[in-house]
Amino acid sequence: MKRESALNLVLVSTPVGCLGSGRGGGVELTIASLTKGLLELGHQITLVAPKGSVLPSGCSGVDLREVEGVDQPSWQRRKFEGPALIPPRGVLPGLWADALDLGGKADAVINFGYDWLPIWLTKRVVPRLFHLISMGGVSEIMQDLIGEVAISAPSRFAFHTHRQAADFSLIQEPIVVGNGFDLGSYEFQSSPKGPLGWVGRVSPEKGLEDAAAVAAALDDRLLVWGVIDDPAYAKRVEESVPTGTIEWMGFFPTSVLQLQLGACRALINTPKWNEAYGNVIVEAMACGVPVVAYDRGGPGELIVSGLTGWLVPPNDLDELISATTRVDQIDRKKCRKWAEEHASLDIFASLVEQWIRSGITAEAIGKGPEEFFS
Ligand code: HBI
Repeated sequence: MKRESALNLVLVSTPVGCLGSGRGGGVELTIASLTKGLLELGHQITLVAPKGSVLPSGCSGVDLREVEGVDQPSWQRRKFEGPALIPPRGVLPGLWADALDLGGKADAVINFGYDWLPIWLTKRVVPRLFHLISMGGVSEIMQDLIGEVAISAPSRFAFHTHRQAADFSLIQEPIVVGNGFDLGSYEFQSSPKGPLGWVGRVSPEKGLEDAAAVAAALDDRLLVWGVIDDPAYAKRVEESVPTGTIEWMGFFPTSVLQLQLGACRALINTPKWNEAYGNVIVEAMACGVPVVAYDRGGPGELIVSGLTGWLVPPNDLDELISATTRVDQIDRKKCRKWAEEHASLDIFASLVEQWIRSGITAEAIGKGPEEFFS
């Protein structure tokens, strides 16, 4: 089969934290995986990101363009019906000045930021802007804008899961690309007797208090990895359980996190919002760790209840506790196998390549993405 031509792609990072800081949340991991995967597929990558961004090993072929500026205020701190803001000396306008300059000479620009400006630009500039939407519906103005632009440019949007996409009023089947991980960086561990674990940005929408309650109910400890996004919330959670229940492990690069996380007997995942995907779930499964989670958002699409973990009704603490006592029924090898079959870096990169190619072709001949993207 004729090898399709390599694409010249510009990737634009989130304007919340530089790559490697952990402040960008799951998007940082997504960008690192996708950059590596697209390079391996032979594409040319330029990455536009806030100053101080660093890329993991294996991305040496990338042209990294760093941009100075102040972080966008994170949507998690904003009211749903609030305005879209750009702070003085903001990094967002700088990211997009570079992206549009570079995009003029590229096949496509892929945006990972969940912000108003790049999406508003989509139909008003020549470079083809594609948006991998990283969250569910957390802002009215963003949902309105995405819904409006997607009416005439549906192929420009992709989502991580169907449940995430369901937050947006789309007139066509959403393009769902999942997510991808460099599974070679995760080692399988077979020990079923370890501690309980929780991973994520420590912030109210992640529901840490419920996982802490499970550990307390089982008279056990909960090891917590992640950036303390909201210190007051972290303190409230810690005070809601007996002293010593929570062990704050901190934020580590993948190589260290996976070694410690892999020793857990279970990961507890307790989203209070429509989690777009749930990276930490795949990271745990990649190490053989079963996941006990609320059947809410992305996690409900990633966990096969009874095979790779247990799904319980959202906010049902009793079910969460009882499910945690049943993780020994899960074959840890099945967790690793699921990650290899559904969330490897090369599967993700080829789905994204297919999304971009179909978007470019669709516009060339005026077709919708449904013909290309089964
Ligand atoms: N807020 N304004 C803004 N822009 C983003 O790109 C953004 C955010 N909050 C969180 C976030 N991105 C990432 O943590 C997502 O992975 C959720």
